[in-house]
Amino acid sequence: MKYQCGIFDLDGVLVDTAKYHYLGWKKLADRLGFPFTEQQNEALKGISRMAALDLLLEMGGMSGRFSEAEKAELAAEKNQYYLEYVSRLEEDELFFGVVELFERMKKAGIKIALGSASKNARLILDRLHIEDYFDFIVDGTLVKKAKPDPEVFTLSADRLGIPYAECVVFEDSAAGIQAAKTAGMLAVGIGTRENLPMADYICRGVGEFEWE
Ligand code: B16
Ligand code: MG
Repeated sequence: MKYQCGIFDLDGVLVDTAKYHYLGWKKLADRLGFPFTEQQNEALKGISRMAALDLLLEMGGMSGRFSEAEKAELAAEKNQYYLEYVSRLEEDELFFGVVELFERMKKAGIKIALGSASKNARLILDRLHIEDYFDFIVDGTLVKKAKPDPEVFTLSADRLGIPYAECVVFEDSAAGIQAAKTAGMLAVGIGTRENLPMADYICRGVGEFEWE
């Protein structure tokens, strides 16, 4: 099988921003007065901001305590913490091998797309100066159905006219791996087999992936 398109998740795959999402949620949990661990954070990866907040409140035993307006404020508070970290993001926080892989794909005529749940994705691409590599960008402002729904990946494939079976998805979240598999795409998990049991392959980073 010759793969024609690579669809990349952003946070935790191209750049080490997944840790800033965790730190943002952790600050909010600290303020609300309950513990929140990195292992608990695995379930928040890849899902939308509001879905992540609901899960966090459930973990802290605070489900149903807040009105929708209060929840919007809590989500905005976490985003503020996150943006403070991201505003200091440096180009060297791009993961090892990303630019080299993009260069090899471009030379081979393989399309590159972004499939991120984040509403802050454009800002991060801009800070890292990698926006021009992408043939199509899907971010949290474009999708109607969040991961694990496959829309975040199928939108790019549809727009680029590439069959789903010829797309490779790179993802660090269980929700994103599930989305890729539902779409019938090859799912490369960035992380551990323990956290991403449904992935077709596991790599520690995209730099390890050998595009044939
Ligand atoms: P924002 P990705 C996802 O980005 C993150 O993994 C997830 O932790 C976050 O809740 C979600 O974006 C929404 O992000 O609050 O910035 O809109 O991994 O899909 O690139
Ligand atoms: Mg991610």
